[in-house]
Amino acid sequence: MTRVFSGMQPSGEPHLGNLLGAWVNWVGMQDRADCIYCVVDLHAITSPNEHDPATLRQRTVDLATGMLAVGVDPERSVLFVQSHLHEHAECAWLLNCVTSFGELRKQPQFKEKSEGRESVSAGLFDYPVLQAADILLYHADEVPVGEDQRHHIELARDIGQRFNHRFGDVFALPKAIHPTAAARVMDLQDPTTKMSKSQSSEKGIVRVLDEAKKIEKKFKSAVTDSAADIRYDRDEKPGVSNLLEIFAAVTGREIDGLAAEYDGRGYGAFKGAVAEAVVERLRPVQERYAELTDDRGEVARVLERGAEKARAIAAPTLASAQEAMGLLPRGEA
Ligand code: ATP
Ligand code: LTN
Repeated sequence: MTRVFSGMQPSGEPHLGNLLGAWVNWVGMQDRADCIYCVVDLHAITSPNEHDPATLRQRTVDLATGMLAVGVDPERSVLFVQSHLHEHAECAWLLNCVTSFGELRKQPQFKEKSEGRESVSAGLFDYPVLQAADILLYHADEVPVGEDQRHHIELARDIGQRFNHRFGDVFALPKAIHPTAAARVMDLQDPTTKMSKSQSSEKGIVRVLDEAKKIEKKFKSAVTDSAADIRYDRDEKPGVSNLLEIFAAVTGREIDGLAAEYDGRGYGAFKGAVAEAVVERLRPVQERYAELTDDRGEVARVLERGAEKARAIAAPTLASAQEAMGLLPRGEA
């Protein structure tokens, strides 16, 4: 059976980009693959902004709750918290030693997140190696992620391949799976940058748990342009195109059909319709989330079981990697 692995950082409240660019795919893949999903808290602490420990803990629980609410099924899939397994950090160290400084320095996400900052942690620089460890520990074949993660998955593949070449076949080589629709949901106020938990302004981001009124307001004030035509053109009309992509993704309809239907009716009517469709799409997720929030014991049990199942796969892989590299097994001489 195909093995799938993906992760999300507890770096803020999940938004429409996370839902459409990642979760929808995660949930769908459970029908045809063996899926492992992870709350990557060790990645979240690499953020260039200092994090608050109590907030991180809360966001970790909230994100796991959100994953269950969108439809990650703990009976079929593994859901766990990255820091519950020491194997991830340990494997990252081994992989660090087969990764070059040059390949990390040119990673687009690192460049974006470190640009203009005086102080950047070594953790942020090393972020993609920890991500490679996440994926390689589970022999994942497929990694469903948004377009922004393309380079990280390619790097994981390169690192795995190099390790195998030098030390023998330990790791499977993963490939990225991108959603066909809404692979990159853009910020509503700045449609040339992606909607992001940690970088978008409050008005630019639609959160999965936002209430209907707030969602309507955010879409009403979304940046478009001065012309009034509704057509898909990412370069000339980034704002309108972003709204069309969101509209298509939440309704399952084609972009062209939606553009034809709303062209000529003005931006007001168009934005109102997009907002309404988003509210409808989020409603069942919000209801399920509220139920789960009342039962935190259940979330804790799911995560505990998930960590056990994850370790049963990750620990033997780490042991093989250590042995392949020539690290002396304990008890031997
Ligand atoms: P941060 O701002 O902290 O980097 P983020 O909002 O970019 O967070 P991540 O936790 O890095 O989100 O990403 C989780 C998943 O959501 C990834 O698979 C990523 O590709 C996807 N994703 C994030 N933002 C978007 C977006 N705007 N459009 C589509 N997919 C997205
Ligand atoms: N870097 C990813 C989150 C992430 C991930 C992973 C995704 C960490 N480890 C392993 C897929 C597989 C992000 O920012 N979206």
